[in-house]
Parts: sequence; structure tokens; C-alpha cells
Amino acid sequence: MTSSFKTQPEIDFQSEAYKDAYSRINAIAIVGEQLAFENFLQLAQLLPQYDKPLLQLAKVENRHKKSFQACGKNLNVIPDLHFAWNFFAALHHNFRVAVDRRQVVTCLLIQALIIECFAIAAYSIYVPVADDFARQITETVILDEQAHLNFGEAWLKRHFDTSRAELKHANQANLPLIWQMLNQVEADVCAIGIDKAAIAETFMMHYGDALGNIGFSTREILQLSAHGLATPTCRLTEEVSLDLG
Ligand code: PL3
Ligand code: FE2
Ligand code: FE2
Repeated sequence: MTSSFKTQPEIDFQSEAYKDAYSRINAIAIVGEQLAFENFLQLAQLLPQYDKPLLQLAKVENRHKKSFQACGKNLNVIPDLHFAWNFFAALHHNFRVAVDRRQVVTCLLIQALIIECFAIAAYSIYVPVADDFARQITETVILDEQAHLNFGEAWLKRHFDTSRAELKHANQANLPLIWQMLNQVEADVCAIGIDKAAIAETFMMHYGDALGNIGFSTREILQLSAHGLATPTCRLTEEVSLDLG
């Protein structure tokens, strides 16, 4: 055998196991981008002062959706959209409630911080194990998602004093959903060569950075992260881990 150095084990993109997992993962990307599109349209209505940039972000999300649809087609995979809509149902419900209450801060936390950080983390971990077609597309998408995150950070930073309390509340209500969502797809991400823990780590890195850029102290960032881990089945964690002095 000649010495061809490979950093990644071979992945058979046409195996039934890969395509089965990809039908759900690809659908999550498609529906995630569709919801991001709709959410930025809603935000443009809630923040008419910023409707131009927000409508532009929405347009970009629609393009992302089409790009990920092409990734599925390229591998002959039919995305399981039904699965993906259920996957986002709880987070989407919270966004809708926040829109109805005109809670812009909560909407921005859900879309521009949580969802964008989740996308940046998942897409970055996916890039090294993606097929050539999807890798090129995903690399470009990540740059856009970074800009979406920056938009949210910049707005929340400018309105930090009046947003602080709502941000903490919205964080507690929505961050636990991300861990539940990640757990749901553990086997599928593993089947396409991704380590769930790597996504979680990368997510927390970007999310923690974002909270810091907005104006939270290191101690608050730790508290906000710990709050997010407190799910209804794990109340004790909240009390114990919050004993930060
Ligand atoms: C925000 O612009 C979009 C939000 C989408 C979030 C989707 C998370 C994606 C998880 C799937 C892992 C990457 C695989 C991509 C496959 C085409
Ligand atoms: Fe996107
Ligand atoms: Fe985005």
C-alpha cells in the first residue's frame, strides 16, 4: 500500500446506515434554516429600526436551506422533515410565545445566540467528516452564521442594562432544550462521524463568548451555563451548582 496519509477514517456516504442517519440530520439543518428564516422575518417586524439588516439575514437563511437541500439530494437522501419539525417544536414554541408577548430580547437570545451558536458548533464539527460537496457548502454557511451571531451580540450589548433580567430568564427556559435536542440525535450524529460531546463543548465555547461580549461577567456566564443544565428531572444540580459564592 502506498503511503496516503488520512486524518479521518473512511466514511461510506452511500451505506444504508449513513444515509438513514443523514435523512434526519440533513432534515434538521433544512428545518433549522427554514425556522431561522421565519424568525428573522419576525424580528424584522419587532425591530422596524433594523428591518433592513434583519431581512437580509432572513434571505441568507433561505439560501442556507436550499444549500442543505442540495446536500441531501447529492447523496440521494430524502430528508425526514417530520422528524425535524418535532425536533425543533419546543424551542419554536418558546419563540412564538415570545413574539406574541413582543419580548424582543428573548427572541434574540433564542435565534441569534442559542440557535446560531448551535449551528456554528454542529456545522464546524461536521466539516471534517462531510462529503466534498457538503463540506464546501457548510464552510461558507458557517461564516454567515458567525455574522448572525454578531448581529445579536451587538444589539444585546447596546441594550444590556435593560435586557439583563430577561436574558437570564430566557436562558434558563431555553438552554436546557438544547441539551435535550442534542441527546435526541446522539446516535445519528455518531453514525455520520460526529462526537456529540464535541458539539456540546464547541457550543458552550461560542455561547459563553457571546454572553461575555454582550456584557456578562465570567461569574454570571458560569451561572447562566449552570442554569441551563438544570432540567426538571435534575433540580438538585441547580441548587448545588449555583453555590458559587
Ligand atoms: C441558523 O442559521 C440555522 C440553524 C440550524 C441549526 C441546525 C443544526 C444542525 C445539526 C446538524 C449537524 C450538521 C450536519 C449538516 C448536514 C447537512
Ligand atoms: Fe443559517
Ligand atoms: Fe443563521
